[in-house]
Amino acid sequence: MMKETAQAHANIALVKYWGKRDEQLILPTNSSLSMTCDGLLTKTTIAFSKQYTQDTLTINGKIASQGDKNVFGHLERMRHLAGVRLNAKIVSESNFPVAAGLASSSSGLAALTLAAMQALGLKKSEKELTILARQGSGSASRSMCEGFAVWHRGTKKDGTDSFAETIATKNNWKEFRMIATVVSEEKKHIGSRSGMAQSMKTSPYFATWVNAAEEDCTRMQEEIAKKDFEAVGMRAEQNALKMHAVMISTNPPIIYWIPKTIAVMEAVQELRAEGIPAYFTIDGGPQVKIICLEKNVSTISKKIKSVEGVLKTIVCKPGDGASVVADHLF
Ligand code: 2P0
Repeated sequence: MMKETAQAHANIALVKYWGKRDEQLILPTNSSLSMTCDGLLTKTTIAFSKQYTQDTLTINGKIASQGDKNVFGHLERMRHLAGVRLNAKIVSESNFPVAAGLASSSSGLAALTLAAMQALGLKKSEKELTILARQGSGSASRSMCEGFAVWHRGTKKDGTDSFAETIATKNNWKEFRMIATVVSEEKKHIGSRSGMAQSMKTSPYFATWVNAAEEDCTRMQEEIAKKDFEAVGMRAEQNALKMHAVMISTNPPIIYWIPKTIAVMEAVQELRAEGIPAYFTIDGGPQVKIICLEKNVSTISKKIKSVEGVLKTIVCKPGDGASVVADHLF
């Protein structure tokens, strides 16, 4: 039996991806920059066998529908590359809530890409794997990479220059932390894929967003190279707010925030007023991620846990890229 397991960590973007120039190949309108988070792990085992009469996918113990086009379409793409026609059994487990704005598709599709390519016997470089993972889910390209990664938007029509790469390893900035603050474990009501397509069509701010995000991505690479924490934190917070301005100005509006989201945002701003460098970022869901340094984690955690409605905080360091592992899930 062709069976392999891979793991990957979710990444949280410091400069966001919101908009596609090609929906089929998943090519973005702007480059993005992220931190791969060691605390948010997905592990996936895949087996191909003639014993299986259909493809199956189990995520955190629940059987997923055959309608999960992201996963099954991506599986078909890889099977086609290998010239294999066997059905697959896929079992995936994450140690955090999925589809709730904690970037589960980034780690999920990255782990699946690596496990499947390994099981199919197709050897690829990391750059090629980021290009392949990108076609499963854009943000998955960044989860292939260790530490801080840039996903280049590229300009080619075929997408061969739209890949992700590490710009700083986890050891380059060991003190950097991201505190994922969970305020709701419900699935998000609008997916990123349809949301970003709608923003492109209807938000009057979309073109401004694309230019601003590209500029943020270039500047932040310089700030990360200098380890200028306050510049990185401030730019990340501003970039997230620019993306949410585009989301909110979409028709119909895409509002991921709930009152508890705003309560955590306010707590972060209070911390900053007290002289503690802490910044927030928010993705396609209500959770708030707090960008800070190791030395301030306990003060920040204490304050955030006292905010009513905070269910859980997960402290993340810059993590490893995707890897093949030996312990299978079935
Ligand atoms: C990001 N998001 O940069 C942004 C911020 C959501 C908000 O990447 O359509 O699940 O599969 O390419 O990768 C979510 O987008 O979307 C995302 P597809 P994906 O992290």
